[in-house]
Amino acid sequence: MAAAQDSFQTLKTAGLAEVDPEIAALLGRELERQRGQIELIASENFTWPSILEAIGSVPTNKYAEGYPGKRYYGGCEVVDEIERVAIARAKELFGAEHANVQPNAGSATNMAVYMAMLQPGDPILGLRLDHGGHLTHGHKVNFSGKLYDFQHYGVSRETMRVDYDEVLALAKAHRPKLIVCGGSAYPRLVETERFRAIADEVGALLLCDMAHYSGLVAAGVVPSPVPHCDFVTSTTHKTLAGPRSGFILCREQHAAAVDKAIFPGLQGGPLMHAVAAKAACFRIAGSAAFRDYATAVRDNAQALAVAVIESGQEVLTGGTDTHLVQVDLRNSTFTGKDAEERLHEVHMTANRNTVPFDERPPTVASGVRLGTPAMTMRGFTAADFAEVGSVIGAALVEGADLSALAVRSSELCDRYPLYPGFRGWPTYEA
Ligand code: DSN
Repeated sequence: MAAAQDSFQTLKTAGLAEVDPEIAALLGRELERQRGQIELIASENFTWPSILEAIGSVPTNKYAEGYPGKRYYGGCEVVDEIERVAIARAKELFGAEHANVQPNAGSATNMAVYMAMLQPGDPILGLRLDHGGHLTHGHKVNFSGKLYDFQHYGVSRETMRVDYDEVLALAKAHRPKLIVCGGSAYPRLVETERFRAIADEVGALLLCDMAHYSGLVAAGVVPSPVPHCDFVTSTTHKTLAGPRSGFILCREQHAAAVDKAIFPGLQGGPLMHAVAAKAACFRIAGSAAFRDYATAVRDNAQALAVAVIESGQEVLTGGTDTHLVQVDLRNSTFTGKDAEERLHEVHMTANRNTVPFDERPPTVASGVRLGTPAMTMRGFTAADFAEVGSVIGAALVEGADLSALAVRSSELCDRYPLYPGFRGWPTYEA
């Protein structure tokens, strides 16, 4: 009994390394993995230390079903303030009439909009996944494709950009109640005014999923979808550089329906520590420092695209307006899977991705998607991304000396330490 008491007392103040050395060691290894490679996954970022603190904070202990001032639990007076601050900051940052900051993830944001406005079986029009869309934009294996009657538009074979004439023709034929724009692998601007005109012509609502580029929107680096859309959904952990989470912006007339769809429709108790972290993320995203960061993300992606092309590879659309570059390997003997594996060997992390009109299956794919948010956060400049592009090109040549290329990657990583002095998680000071 005494030993159990001691153990209980110890647990109340002990840090993770003491309580669970196995998981602590794995977290340490993950930190070293992140430090030791060039992170090019377009949807990933290295969030701020302040956000890691907030996401590891005490509201994780609090139930708060409902909304500020209308909770189903006592003791919500502080988390009410946290959520009100997060909502106010989201609305100000993006110029939105209403914000719901409770979604736990990007998928929940899109699901909530569909649930708020549609009935199962209703027609929706969205971008094909293999042309740059997202699973939640109606893919047949996803809830969205199973519950709703999705039709898809794609990009033009000539330009690899959205074909707005096709969108209009499909909208006239399919009569969607909702049109979804945005996606997860589209390197060019999403022209929401053009989608608005099409939606108005067929009497549809318009949703923009800006999860990938919301940081660029916050910084004014790309045009905002907010003025043209009924709903805008996003995650907070990609270009926005915040915690792993989501949020929804909408017009005031849809506020009650969206809030009801999130709670009680889809989620129970909101993750209030994540809401606190989102509030901090929105504050940072409104700063001049963040505007400089987001501008560098876009400029670095353009430098990376140029370098990849100069190294002899093809890039979809010939470049990018955003944070992502799609390397097109349809004419290469290397597949997307090969490229992902070879990049891993040269200490770069990226993901294979289908490209439009891909003849290879998604598990193999003919593309590799690259993004600049994470390494720009680490401090990489356009010149560094030119070096990254040159290493990528060299790695995709038969007989390349991958070990020598890995040294070039390591030299770049060493110049820009990640989380110096940090061991991977916030420390409890007894
Ligand atoms: N899985 C994310 C991405 O990589 O783009 C989108 O949800």
